[in-house]
Amino acid sequence: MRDTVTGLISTYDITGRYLDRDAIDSLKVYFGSGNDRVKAAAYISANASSLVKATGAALYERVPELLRPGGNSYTTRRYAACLRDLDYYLRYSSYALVAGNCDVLTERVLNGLRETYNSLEVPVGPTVIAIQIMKDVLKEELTTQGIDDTSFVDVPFDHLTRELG
Ligand code: CYC
Repeated sequence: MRDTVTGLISTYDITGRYLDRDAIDSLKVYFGSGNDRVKAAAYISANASSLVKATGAALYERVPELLRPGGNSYTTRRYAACLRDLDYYLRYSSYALVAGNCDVLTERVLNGLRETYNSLEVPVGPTVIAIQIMKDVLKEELTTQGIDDTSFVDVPFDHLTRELG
């Protein structure tokens, strides 16, 4: 698991270099958005269940067949598994937001996930849609919390959808 700072340090240390202008620029961007990253993580922690619920509601409105017999969210067991997965995506994304690095997602969430989904016939397309919805719901909420530039929020969610899709 890495963050922006440890990632940069290990890259430069391997080649025995001082931090150059590129490194300093990335550090400035990271620390410049630091306060907003912490605010975003605090917002997620305090509102996780409503963010997950809103995401689920929008997903099932958009792909209602998931809830019908034969759909992958049919029966409360699968419905609950889906909401739990959404909660995993949200929680790990909040870690990645604070770290400014997506390694935690690769290591803890994505590793073997596609194979698991394939073997259980969990459809990847609607999962990707759900993650995009979650990103949009969260960004909307963070804007109302006074975070003007929410572009840093895209990174972990886009990483999940890119790697899963
Ligand atoms: C199942 N989701 C699973 C399973 C795993 C994960 C391992 C199989 C074991 C189980 O049922 O608990 C995912 N586990 C994770 C992740 C982590 C982990 C990400 C990292 C921390 O430890 N079905 C839908 C929707 C979608 C969905 C499109 C939600 C967006 O219709 C999810 N995942 C879903 C469902 C199951 C599942 C329904 C149960 C499938 C089954 O047993 O038939």
